[in-house]
Amino acid sequence: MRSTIYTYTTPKEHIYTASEKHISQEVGIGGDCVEHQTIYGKTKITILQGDITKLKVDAIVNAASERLRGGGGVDGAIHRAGGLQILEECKKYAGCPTGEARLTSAGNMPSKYVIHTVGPIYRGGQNKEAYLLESAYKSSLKMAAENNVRTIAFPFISAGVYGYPKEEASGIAVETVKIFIERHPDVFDEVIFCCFSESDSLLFADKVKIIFE
Ligand code: AR6
Repeated sequence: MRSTIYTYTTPKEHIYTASEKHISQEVGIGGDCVEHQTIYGKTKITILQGDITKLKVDAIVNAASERLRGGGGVDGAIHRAGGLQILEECKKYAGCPTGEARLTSAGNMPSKYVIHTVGPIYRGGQNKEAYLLESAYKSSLKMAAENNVRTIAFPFISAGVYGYPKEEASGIAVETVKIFIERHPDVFDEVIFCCFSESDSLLFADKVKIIFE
């Protein structure tokens, strides 16, 4: 039994607002839905299952590579949906070291910005992976705050091609966001963890329940 808390049908081409509660089996890839929400101080924490490129938030985060030239996974989806403008803006940077973040516009997507960050490639866990993953989230949050971003959506950084074990990676993601919000309680209206699969969104919902509630 799913723990989805909101069930609203949306039209096919519907564009989501940050705080909207929605579900549709027709929209996106395998249906988009809010898996879980909680309020922490002034910030709403949302676990969403769906396609990050469709979110109407101030900034979506990209799980990029150091070259910042697009790729597969969520990076490919963002460049496809955003169009060539994003690649052109990425070219202005000399790449992005692992753990850091760079800002571009969102091109044709409904969000305003893309924050490109680079998570670590998982090589067994003894190569500063945890530190670098935390740093990718921190750098993205800092970049967002510096650009007056009030609503931000993260994909599951490093948990795809880069092979980071999901249990640990989701814990680092949620913990790092919590620490940032504690230190900067007025910055964000909403932080979204946007997962592609139902199992990932359930994992994040569990982590949020443990870490935030
Ligand atoms: N919306 C939300 N999440 C998505 C989407 C989407 N449209 N598409 C995929 N995901 P990955 P990484 C999820 O591999 O592990 C690229 O080639 C996906 O299910 O995209 O950090 C880059 O260029 C997974 O849970 O990122 C780098 O070379 C999550 O996004 C490399 O992959 C992250 O998977 C980065 O690898």
